[in-house]
Amino acid sequence: MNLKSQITPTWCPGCNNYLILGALQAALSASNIKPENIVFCVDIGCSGNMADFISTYTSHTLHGRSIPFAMGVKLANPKLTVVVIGGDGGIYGEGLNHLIAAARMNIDIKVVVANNQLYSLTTGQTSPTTPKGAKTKSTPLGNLNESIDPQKIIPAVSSQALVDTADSKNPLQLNQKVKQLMDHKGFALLDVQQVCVAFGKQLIG
Ligand SMILES: Cc1ncc(C[n+]2csc(CCOP(=O)(O)OP(=O)(O)O)c2C)c(N)n1
Ligand code: SF4
Ligand SMILES: [Mg+2]
Repeated sequence: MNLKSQITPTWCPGCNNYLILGALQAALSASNIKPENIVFCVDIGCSGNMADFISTYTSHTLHGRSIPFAMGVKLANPKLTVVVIGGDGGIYGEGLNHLIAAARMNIDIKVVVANNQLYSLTTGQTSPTTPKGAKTKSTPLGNLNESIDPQKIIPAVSSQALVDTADSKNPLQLNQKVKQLMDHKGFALLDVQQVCVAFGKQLIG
């Protein structure tokens, strides 16, 4: 099974989204799940462009609304494997209430967050995971806010959900963690650390 579409990605050279896309395609290709039983519900952003590059059923939803869309798909047809892909802005910002609701209800959807600590498609403004003090296009004097940590939020609202983190620059680890995500029964979130090479080099510690 090959989950590559015929459309060539348009991300910046060196963008970590290439690695996240490759890990998702490889893990699902190696699984026993038939492509026609997989639905990707994709958010808006640079990461959201993945909707075009995967050859299963995909839906390019609204910013922050990919999770409720995915919940609807899963409730309508529980046999489907439903995967959400979104950025830190969409999933932890505009869509945070939906993330918490899905985790609390333990809806069996798999959420992959491409966490580059920025609103990248809109050219590098601060997001909910931007570190405090970091300089970005919208915070030239430094971010005043604390950053959100999904590893603390999800366990606070759910005892059953799986929440894990991975480094996009470690393909072997990323592959294994995507597989674990797919194997989990119930709500699962994988926060993938990513560097936006166009707007986020200053965030690298
Ligand atoms: C409802 C809504 N609000 C705002 C926007 C504008 N917008 C498009 S992409 C984006 C930021 C995306 O950041 P993130 O979700 O982190 O994805 P990334 O581009 O970093 O992968 C924003 C604010 C929009 N398209 N829709
Ligand atoms: S702006 Fe950043 S996240 Fe978007 S494609 Fe370029 S490197 Fe990737
Ligand atoms: Mg982002």
